[in-house]
Amino acid sequence: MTSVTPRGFETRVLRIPLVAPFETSFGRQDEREVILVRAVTAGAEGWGECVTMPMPLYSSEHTEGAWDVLHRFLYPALLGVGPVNPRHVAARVEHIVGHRMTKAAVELALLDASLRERDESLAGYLGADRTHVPSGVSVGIMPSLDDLLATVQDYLDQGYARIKIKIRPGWDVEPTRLLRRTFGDDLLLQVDANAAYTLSDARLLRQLDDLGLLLIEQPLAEDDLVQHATLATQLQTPICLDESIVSAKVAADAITLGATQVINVKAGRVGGYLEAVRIHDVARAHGVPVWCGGMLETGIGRAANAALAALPGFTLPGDISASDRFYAQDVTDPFVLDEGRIAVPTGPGLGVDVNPERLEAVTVRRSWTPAAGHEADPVPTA
Ligand code: NPQ
Ligand code: MG
Repeated sequence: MTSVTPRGFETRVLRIPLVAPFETSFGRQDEREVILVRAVTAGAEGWGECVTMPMPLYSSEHTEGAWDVLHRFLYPALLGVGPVNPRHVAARVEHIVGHRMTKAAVELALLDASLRERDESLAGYLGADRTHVPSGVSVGIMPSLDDLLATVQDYLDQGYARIKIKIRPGWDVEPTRLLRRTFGDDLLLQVDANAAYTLSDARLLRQLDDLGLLLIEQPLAEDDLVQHATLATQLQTPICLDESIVSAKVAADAITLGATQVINVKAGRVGGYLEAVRIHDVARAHGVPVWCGGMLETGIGRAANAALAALPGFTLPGDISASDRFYAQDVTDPFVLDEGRIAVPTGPGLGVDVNPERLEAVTVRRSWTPAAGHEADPVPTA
């Protein structure tokens, strides 16, 4: 990996409307607020996406916190310190506790810049061995069972390879059973609770056991590793941890404990794409299947997810949907379904380009942080 010398970082908060509200056990979103980071180096520029939400509901991070950590702690650790190898970004910011999504965004921006300088694709660099990845779709909690059926039918008509529905107490066994009865035993179906249950719900969760689910995602709280291991002994359906898996170390612990039989890999949640590959490696060594999760990414994060999901251990369809599942207008050209699959970008770095007009149209806040000694550099406007 070639080192790069960042001249500065541009930070943007974007707000992009969703095509439909997305409801989970922790709340309902009508738009995606997200941060993009642009690293400007001598020979290129690179993009990274910070997948935090405006409120700390999915995890402890949120937009304003990420903005603060980027400007006061991460950029100063990486600017004016000479060439930076993207592989060493994590170590350079290790003294900052947590803030993994924020760190992941900066690491990806520098990785993208470095790979573009070398004319190498992110997919190739990470170890992808496929040109396309099967595309699954995450279906929010719906106002009614009829809405759920119509929505799932529409996604199946579009060709999605796998359906995941969000569940919470009061919206769990009935909608899941209805989908199984309506669409038959061949439907690849799984559920995601986003930590909405406790171990005392084991009897209720056991009612999902005869519905042939691929997995149940994050039934219990983020720090409930031992309880997940206990629950696993009471369920036939494989447990797949999402929120709980914040590092390769925790992934190894969770596998050893028997807390997780499948792993949802999200680069933001674990501090970057390089740590995500390490989770893939540790899971693969244990024979644990992984799949790529999603955080309603723009085309930037979606491109990186497609690259990651093309690694050989990603044996289950991920939450990498077509861009139009969430957005009428993205900041890159949209990702589209090709027979239920997404094509892995092959160009240098992320292999996608940001459309400056569309970016400007959805930007609500912007800053430019130059390297020390480069304050007089012209401020890039792109
Ligand atoms: C999950 N994502 O797997 C998440 C969580 C999630 C695609 O199901 C705005 C921004 C709303 C990010 C809702 C999917 C969100 C979000 C849910 C992420 O648990
Ligand atoms: Mg999840």
